[in-house]
Amino acid sequence: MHNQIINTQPFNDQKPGTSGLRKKVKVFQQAHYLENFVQSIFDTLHEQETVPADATLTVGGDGRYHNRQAIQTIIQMAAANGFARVIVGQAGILSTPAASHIIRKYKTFGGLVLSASHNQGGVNGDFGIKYNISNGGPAPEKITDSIFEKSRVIAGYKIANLPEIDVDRLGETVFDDGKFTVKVIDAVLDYADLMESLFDFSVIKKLLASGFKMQFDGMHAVTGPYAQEIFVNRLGTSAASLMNCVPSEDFAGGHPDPNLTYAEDLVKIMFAGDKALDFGAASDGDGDRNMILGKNFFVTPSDSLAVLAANATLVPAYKNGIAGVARSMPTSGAVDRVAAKLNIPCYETPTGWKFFGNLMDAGKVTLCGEESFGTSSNHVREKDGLWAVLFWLNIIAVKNISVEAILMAHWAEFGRNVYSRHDYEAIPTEAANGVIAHIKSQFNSLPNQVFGSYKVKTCDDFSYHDPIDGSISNNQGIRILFDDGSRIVFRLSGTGTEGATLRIYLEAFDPDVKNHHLDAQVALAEMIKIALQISQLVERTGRVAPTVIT
Ligand code: VG1
Ligand code: CO
Repeated sequence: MHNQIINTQPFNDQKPGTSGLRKKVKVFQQAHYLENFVQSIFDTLHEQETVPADATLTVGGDGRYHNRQAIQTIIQMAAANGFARVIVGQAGILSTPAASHIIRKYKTFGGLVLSASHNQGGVNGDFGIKYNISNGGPAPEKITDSIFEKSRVIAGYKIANLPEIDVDRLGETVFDDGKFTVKVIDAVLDYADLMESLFDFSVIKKLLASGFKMQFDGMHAVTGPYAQEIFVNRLGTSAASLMNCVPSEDFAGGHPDPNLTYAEDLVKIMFAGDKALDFGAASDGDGDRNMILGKNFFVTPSDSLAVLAANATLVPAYKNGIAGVARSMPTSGAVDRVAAKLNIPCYETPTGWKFFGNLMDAGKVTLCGEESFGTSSNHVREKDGLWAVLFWLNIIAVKNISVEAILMAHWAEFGRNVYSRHDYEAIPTEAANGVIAHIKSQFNSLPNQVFGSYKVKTCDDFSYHDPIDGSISNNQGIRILFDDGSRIVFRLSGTGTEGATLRIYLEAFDPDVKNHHLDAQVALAEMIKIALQISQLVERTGRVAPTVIT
């Protein structure tokens, strides 16, 4: 094994976003692009921490196009940068929650997760990479900020001249008398064992054998093999209850985002009137998101988090109760109401899973979630799609009522936080920045203004003070809060790779059971108009309708 230093020039666009660095595959294919970023990560680690001589790095990705090449490069760079060992998922694949679990279970120093999650894949699609720390969670801003700084001044990277590793074959390859080892593992069993330790598989098995019909959509992405092992091999469903469960490098040309727009095959099955099945679920490109559907019924992710929190004690892992909950700022306040009733703390963090890690490590929260189809608990430090699906099945199996009935009972008890998110994707960056600037310019005049039946109470740009490490994160999204507890949030996405994506989050609280059957778009119609009026979005971007409504 011979280490080399290769000279390089910095790129100026390697700033990690909400979840690592995401760019077009073509950008990542430029000479030295991936290498510069990976070296900036390793340099940051050596500067901020003591990397022990026996340090292990976990490596795996969602299997998208460019994953295999990137993994070979990363292994060679890990060898030259002081790692003694690399654990890599078979075929280079690890779902994001499985990667988090592997880092924790095998106590590895950290991990590189190769994913652009729900973004499209393929040669013209997106690629991504992020670093996770030893707790299994995404690196905090202290690390991602430093990675960016280093990437701007990098002059060289270290790489070893290793032969290509056969990542399809399980087992170990040892170099230089054990100085460096690569171990290829099958993480599916590790992950399935973890799930089996959390949930009551026997009660779920009974439910699935009782004529209860479910459908899981893997969206041609990473969760297929995990779903096969859990639902078919361990829980005894028929293979027909899985769809799109063979992972493909370009997600069969699809958009692996489990929402009502992109999971359209599943949505058709679940909204087929009398013919609809009892339960439907889907997960995204890297397996950390989930969509939950009942018979002709959609559960918003914000409500899903609230329902899981309210029913947590029905699940073996949480039978003694949960310590606290956390949600990202744009996520609805539905879970806040559950926390209040349970008399446990509820934390509000910025968008992105990296902000939950400190709270979970400190034992302050057990469950957390985001409106963007992400929910999880302290069993890992990432959001976890299949975990959420199993949690729902466990609750349904114990309660023995439909998804819709669970929601109706929940809203009757806690009231309903009617909620929707409108995304305007790939708008010119200048126009998007103009919209944000225009809203901010009204910060002084908006309070006390009346819009139809709503009166503005306050508005601000959300800042988070991490209660554990004291760090401060500013500019995390604009909030317009109304007198009656309703709110509109505007935020620019940090995961897109084309122009800017503007997200509008709308929320209104309705305690009245008579309205609980209403479609969210109908119930929120007035607020949607107000959001467009305040933002001048149509005038400034020319867009007359959102790209995606969830
Ligand atoms: C989006 C979601 C955010 C999520 C992030 C990563 O970020 O809104 O809640 O944590 O994606 O999820 P943004 O900045 O585009 O709004 V994933 O499944 O892409 O890792
Ligand atoms: Co994802």
